[in-house]
Amino acid sequence: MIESPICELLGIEYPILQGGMAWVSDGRLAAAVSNGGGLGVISAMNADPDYLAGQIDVARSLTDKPFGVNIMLLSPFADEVARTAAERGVAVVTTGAGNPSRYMGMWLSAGARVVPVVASVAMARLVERAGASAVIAEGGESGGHVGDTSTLTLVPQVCDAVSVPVIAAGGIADGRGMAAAFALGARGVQLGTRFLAADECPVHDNYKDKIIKAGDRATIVTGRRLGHPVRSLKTPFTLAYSKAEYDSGVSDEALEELAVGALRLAAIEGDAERGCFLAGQAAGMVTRRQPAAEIVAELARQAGDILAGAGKWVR
Ligand code: TUI
Repeated sequence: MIESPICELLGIEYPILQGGMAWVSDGRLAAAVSNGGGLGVISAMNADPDYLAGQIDVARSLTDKPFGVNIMLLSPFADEVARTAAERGVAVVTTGAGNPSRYMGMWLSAGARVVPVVASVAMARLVERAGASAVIAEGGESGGHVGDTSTLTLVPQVCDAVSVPVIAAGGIADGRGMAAAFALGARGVQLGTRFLAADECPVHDNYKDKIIKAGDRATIVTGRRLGHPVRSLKTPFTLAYSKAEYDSGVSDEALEELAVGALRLAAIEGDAERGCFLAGQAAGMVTRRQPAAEIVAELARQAGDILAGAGKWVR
């Protein structure tokens, strides 16, 4: 069994977090992960505070265990959903796609543990000073909004820079990745892509099938021109988008327009032509659907076995 300060800090059995994914991480998925002994996380995505409050109610109706809420800082409702998370007394707040400092005092006063996702050493230092209980160091292998630095290089550098525990994310889909993350100094892991294929995950079947069929070169990063690089599966949509991105005849506004609604089309409609199926490079390692709790248990067991057996390489 894996021992980690993250378990006590977040009140969970295994140091495994489920990423807060827009159009994916709802109250039901979060409750399933938490019931399995990990930390489920509801995504507040770009939705209004009523949506978030409703999903918190769903999760509370399905589990007595702690769960988290992810605040995506680029959301037009960021201020409001940040307040909702505090008012509803969620146990853990994770953040993404920006600097959460302006909300940290409010969350900490409400008794939440704040665990920001960072893609750089500088942001890790900054959020630690602002009161973060831990940080999630997310490498560029991950799905969705990505930084430039890989997990293998980011995690040890963040571990050296901060004293709070570090949770690794990006490219981890099984116990091997989890064991590797611990070897790098991480004390927990966050997975997104693997949970896309969870039975309790609400995305369209086409999305799950695409993740399961994906190989090692299945993803692409688009959106660099507008300053928000995003990793997703290669599809007709991403092909058209990346062509437009390198075409100086296409305006930034037209480019922005092209992406509107594409996440919803993927997750809800399963639209293979026009949808944007966010996924990390670990999609190539996801081979089947299974209950979320089984994913959590399998990861913890595999990582424990690998770490317990690692002495055989040492003389
Ligand atoms: O946030 C994510 N993944 C996401 S957010 C998202 S929604 C979106 N849609 C369109 C464009 C952009 C986003 C889809 N996937 N992961 C966590 C994460 N946070 N990765 C990288 C960062 C990050 C980036 C910059 C954290 C802090 C940061 O600071 C920037 C600054 O200096 O303010």
